[in-house]
Amino acid sequence: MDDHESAQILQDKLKNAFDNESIQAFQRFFASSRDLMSCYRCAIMEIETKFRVLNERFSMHHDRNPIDTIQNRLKSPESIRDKLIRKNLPFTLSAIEENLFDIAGVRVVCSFADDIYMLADCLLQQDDITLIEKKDYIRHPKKNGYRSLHLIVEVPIFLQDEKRLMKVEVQLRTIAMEFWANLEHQLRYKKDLSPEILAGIEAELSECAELSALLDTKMQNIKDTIEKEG
Ligand code: 0O2
Repeated sequence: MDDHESAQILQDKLKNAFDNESIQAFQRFFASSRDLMSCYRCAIMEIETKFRVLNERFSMHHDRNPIDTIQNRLKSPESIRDKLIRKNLPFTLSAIEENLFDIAGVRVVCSFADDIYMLADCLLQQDDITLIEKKDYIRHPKKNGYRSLHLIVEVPIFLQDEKRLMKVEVQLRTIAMEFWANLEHQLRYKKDLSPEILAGIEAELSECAELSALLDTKMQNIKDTIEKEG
């Protein structure tokens, strides 16, 4: 059976399962959610551009790049659904926009710890950016050792005939913090372990987080010494 045939069968099954009104409601929801996701993509572009501009200007004046990499992600429909259920929220677009502030995410990986705060300050000083929430997991790491600076910001996007304010989650971290978070994220899903092994792994991960924090401090100190001498 080719793709076209299986799509046709699915469509017929859906037609039998729902009345016309439900199908139309679903189509309307689908069209508006595509529109909303497109707006989040535009907001990601705005925020990324702001960081690229800051990187360009800083490298011109200081001869080095404070940003190592910039990544972005749009939350998947499955993650949105799970979060709505977790927070006991209805499956509506307004519930998504008003309550889930991490649909659009931009992660900025910095060379040195000081660059994180410098870039965050530069972003927040811009007159079209509004800070909604700040979580400083660098000064106050999570119990497992996770470190990063999280900002929820609101940024305007200019569409054909309207301006919309969109929320974006910005995560700023160093290369060492990124290294730890990526590996911890992978290991978190290995759940079929005994409680003793799990406790041991958590302790090891926490120790690795401390080592990565020490590495950041040492690298920062080396840079400060070079800049003082140079
Ligand atoms: P993904 O796939 O990265 O999007 P809230 O959004 O406020 O309801 P929470 O957990 O309080 O929920 O938000 P918080 O603390 O700001 O963390 C949100 C994101 O930070 C997570 O997104 C992760 O990307 C990252 N993060 C937070 N804690 C940890 C951690 O312990 N380890 C790692 N590796 N990453 C972490 P999501 O939605 O979980 O996933």
